[in-house]
Formats: sequence, C-alpha cells, structure tokens
Amino acid sequence: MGVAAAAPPQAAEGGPEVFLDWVRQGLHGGLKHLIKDPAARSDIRRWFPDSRSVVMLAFSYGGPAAEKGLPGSGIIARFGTLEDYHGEIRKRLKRLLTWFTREASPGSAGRFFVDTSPVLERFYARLAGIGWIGKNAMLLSQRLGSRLFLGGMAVDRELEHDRPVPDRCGTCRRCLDACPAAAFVSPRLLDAGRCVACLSIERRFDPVPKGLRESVGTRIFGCDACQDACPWNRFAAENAVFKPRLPSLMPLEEVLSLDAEAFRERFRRTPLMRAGFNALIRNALLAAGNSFSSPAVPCAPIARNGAAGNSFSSPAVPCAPIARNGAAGNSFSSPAVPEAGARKRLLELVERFTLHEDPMVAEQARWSLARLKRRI
Ligand code: B12
Ligand code: SF4
Ligand code: SF4
Repeated sequence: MGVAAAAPPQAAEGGPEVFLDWVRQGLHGGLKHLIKDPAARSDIRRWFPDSRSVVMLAFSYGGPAAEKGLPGSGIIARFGTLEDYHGEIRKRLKRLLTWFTREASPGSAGRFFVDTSPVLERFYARLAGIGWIGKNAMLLSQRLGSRLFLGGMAVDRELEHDRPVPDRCGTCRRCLDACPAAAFVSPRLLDAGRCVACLSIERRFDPVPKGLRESVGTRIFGCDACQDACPWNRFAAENAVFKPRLPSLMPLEEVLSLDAEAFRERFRRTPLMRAGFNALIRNALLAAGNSFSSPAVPCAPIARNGAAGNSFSSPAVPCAPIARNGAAGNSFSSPAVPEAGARKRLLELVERFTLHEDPMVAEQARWSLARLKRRI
C-alpha cells in the first residue's frame, strides 16, 4: 500500500503526458473506451473532483512462471486461472473506504476503483512508492514482482505521500525480447494493437489480424511472456487470496466442444467471462491452427542492440525473426508429436465451425483448417 498526491504535475515522469502521447500515436489498439475522453483519464479530479490523495494497493497473484505449451492445449495467462479479481478487491476497498471515512477521518469522502475506472493505476502506484514501471510496462515491486492487481481509492484529505522507488531494470531487456508479438515500440511503450492480451481478450468482436495470428501461438486467454521473462518474478510469493479455478493449460478439444451454456458453467466467476464465448472459441480455433506449426517466428524490430532510444525508432519498423529457444505457444511441434488420431479429432472439431453463424468464428475456423490440413 502507498499514498500519492492526487494532483501531480502534468509533466510528472510517466504521467498524463505519456498517456496522451500513447493515444495520439494510435497505440491504444482500438480500445475505444480508453480514448472516449483522454483528458478525463489523465486527471483523477475529473473522476472524483474532491480528490486530494490517492491510496494505492497492490494485490499479489504471484506464483511460478507457467507458460509452457503442451500438445493440443491452449494456454491461459495466470490471472485468468484465478477467480475474477475485481469482486474480491472491490470488497476489500469498500471496507477500507468505510473505515477511512467513518473512523480514521470522520466526515471525509472518497471513491474507490479497480481496473475499470478512468484512472491511471500504474502511474499512481509508482508515485505511491509501490514499485517502478518495468520495461515491460508493468508496475514492478522488488519484493512482490509484477504479478500484481492494482486498485485504490481517491480521498478528499491531504495525506502524507510516499516517495517513488528507483527503477531497477538496469540494462536488462529480457521482457522486450520475450514478447512473441514484438509489441514494444520502445521500453515501457506498448502497441496494444499487437499485444496478445489485447487481441485475445479485449478485441472480442473482431478477427485477429492475419499478420498477427502466428504470434498468438496457442495462447487462448491473455499472455504472460513479458512477465515470465522477468527475473524479479522469481522471488514473488504464491498468493492465497485469489482462488485457483482453472488449469493454465486447457485441451483445445475440450474448449471446442463447449456450447454457450457449458461455457458459462465452466468459466463462471473467472476472468474468461470477459472475453465471452465466441471470442474464446475464436482463440481456441486460432490455437488449433498454430498447433502443428514449428515454433512461431515472432516479428521484431531489426535494430536491437543500439541504445534504447534508437532501437525502436518508429512503431512501423521492419521486422526480423528473433532466435528463440522456448516454443511456448506451439503445441504439437516436435519433439512431442501426439497421436495422429488427436490431430484428426481436432481437425474435425475445427471443421464444424467453418459454417458458424458468427463470421469472425467461421473465418477463423477456415484459416485454421487450411493450416491443419497442410500438416496432416
Ligand atoms: C488498457 C489496459 C490494457 C491494454 C493496454 C496495456 C498497456 N500497457 O497500456 C492491454 C489489453 C494490452 C492490457 C494488457 C495487460 N494488462 Co492491462 N490494463 C489496462 C488498463 C485498463 C488501462 C491501462 C492504460 O491506461 N494504458 C495506457 C498506458 C499509456 O498507460 P499505463 O500502461 O498505465 O502506463 C503508465 C505508466 O506505465 C507510465 N509510463 C509509461 N512510460 C513510462 C516511462 C517512465 C520512465 C515512467 C517512469 C513511467 C512510464 O505512464 C503511463 C501513463 O501514466 C489498466 C487498468 C487501469 N485503469 O489503469 C489495466 C492494467 C494495466 N492491466 C493489468 C494487467 C495484469 C495486464 C496483463 C498482464 C494481462 C495479461 N496477463 O494478459 C497484460 C500486460 C501487458 C503489458 N505488458 O502491459 C494490470 C497491471 C498490473 C501491473 N503490475 O502493472 C492493470 C493495472 C489492471 C489492474 N487493476 O490490476 N492491459
Ligand atoms: S502480454 Fe505478451 S504480447 Fe503483450 S506485451 Fe507482454 S509479452 Fe508481448
Ligand atoms: S525483464 Fe528486465 S527489463 Fe523487463 S521488467 Fe524485468 S527487470 Fe525490467
């Protein structure tokens, strides 16, 4: 927990200007809710006019890196395997705010937020001294790593503020190199339109652009590659607050056999409900299409060894393959080649979706089917 001033200078490092620039550069990946009123998001007083201080909390959902592909399975990012965090955090923030306004500072007022409100949570968490912003854009704590959910409350009282902690990334760049989608324009600057988390969760009504499908690999919900690569996450403790509900690897056959009702039953109270049934099916179809491929060759900015400021000069850099040793997102790649029967069953399931009523699902099925047929 930490406390920040509600009204830091507009030019504060990594503050509102960074957000506004990100929007101006069109790096928001088509997430319309983020750009509806960018000025509001860049000033918490537009959301809660009496804000004087922002109390930030970070909830660890730590645990070991889990993103290893298995033949025929789709990968779910760690946060997706746990009970949806919003409800649990909201409950705790509500209690904290009640305590604050009734007991700690009677007569005061406040408003709490977790994820969905127009508040720059990472920025305030950094100002509140909880951690620094890693090159992977994550709020990163020396003690807890970056597998953190953020939430907080704005209150109408001046509280003593904490100080930001130093950046401890140094010369490391493992997260940037690990990104399967080459989504980092430069350290800390993410092109959301390329990020697998955005493509697989937020863009739930749109097809994944063809040029980015291979980079998704067999991830069916979110992505952890830039966090799994981070050495600070090795020290992160397991967490017991958020109950585990799903495995990190799900057989694609199982996902593709669900109907809408079974989907609701299986994923109730998990973050996968956010993607919804059709998007999850689209993702599983995509993963099936990538399942027999050799490790996806991610596309990365060519100049990678110069100074950080020169390495990623424009978002539209040409691409070159990166040599990678982890085939995280590619089931069925050698050496673990499963039975031909399993491939055939998967192909049959995919084929069924080629006539699906949702054009996004049907098109994805045709793309994946063509790839599967080429490999059988
Ligand atoms: C939109 C969004 C996304 C988008 C865009 C992400 C992005 N990097 O911008 C997509 C869908 C891609 C996404 C993905 C993920 N997300 Co998200 N997302 C959000 C959301 C709703 C808004 C973020 C936003 O405003 N982005 C715009 C950019 C410009 O702002 P920003 O990332 O917050 O960056 C600020 C700082 O990094 C800083 N900064 C930038 N450059 C620099 C440079 C310097 C020198 C400094 C000091 C600071 C600095 O300035 C920015 C503006 O203040 C927040 C919740 C919230 N209300 O804040 C969750 C949130 C950021 N997401 C979260 C999570 C967990 C994820 C995923 C890990 C999920 C997953 N496993 O698949 C991935 C991680 C991808 C990544 N590496 O960032 C957590 C992050 C927790 C943490 N430890 O940081 C949040 C805070 C949700 C929560 N309440 O817990 N997400
Ligand atoms: S979440 Fe995955 S795709 Fe997105 S920036 Fe991190 S490594 Fe890249
Ligand atoms: S992998 Fe390295 S550069 Fe990336 S956030 Fe972690 S310490 Fe920083």
